[in-house]
Amino acid sequence: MKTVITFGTFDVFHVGHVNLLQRAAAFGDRLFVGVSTDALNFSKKQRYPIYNQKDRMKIINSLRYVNLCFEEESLELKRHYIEYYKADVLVMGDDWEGKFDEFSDICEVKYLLRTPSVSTTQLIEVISSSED
Ligand code: C2G
Repeated sequence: MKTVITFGTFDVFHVGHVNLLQRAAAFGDRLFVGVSTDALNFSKKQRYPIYNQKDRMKIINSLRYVNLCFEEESLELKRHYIEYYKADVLVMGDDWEGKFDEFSDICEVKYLLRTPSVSTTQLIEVISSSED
């Protein structure tokens, strides 16, 4: 049984997220997803996600590619999560290229191409400008 793990915020869920999760799942038999908490987002970006973590987890949990979803409470806990969930492969989008190579001693590390022309930040901008 090969376990794949990935991490993300998945705020304002969109097709770029689906593409990433679908391709990640194809690298193994089951996919575990660490969803970053609201507090972790606030500490990184000084703002909370649009969707709270309970709703973001509910969306991720409802996907057929995803077998388990857990809260990612700190960026520094990646090694712990990989070991705890006995992950064989860590998958991240290529915006993180090279950032997680240090974990190649305990699992395979793969970076996938991001889906072009879609992002949560851009969606927030489009929605907020259409409200003016
Ligand atoms: N993604 C993608 N294509 C897009 C947008 C996002 O492939 N157009 C991928 C990202 O590369 C990432 C995943 O979807 O692998 C989730 O994206 P974000 O929610 O932006 O995740 P992020 O806030 O970068 O993760 O430990 C990492 C943290 O949890 C933060």
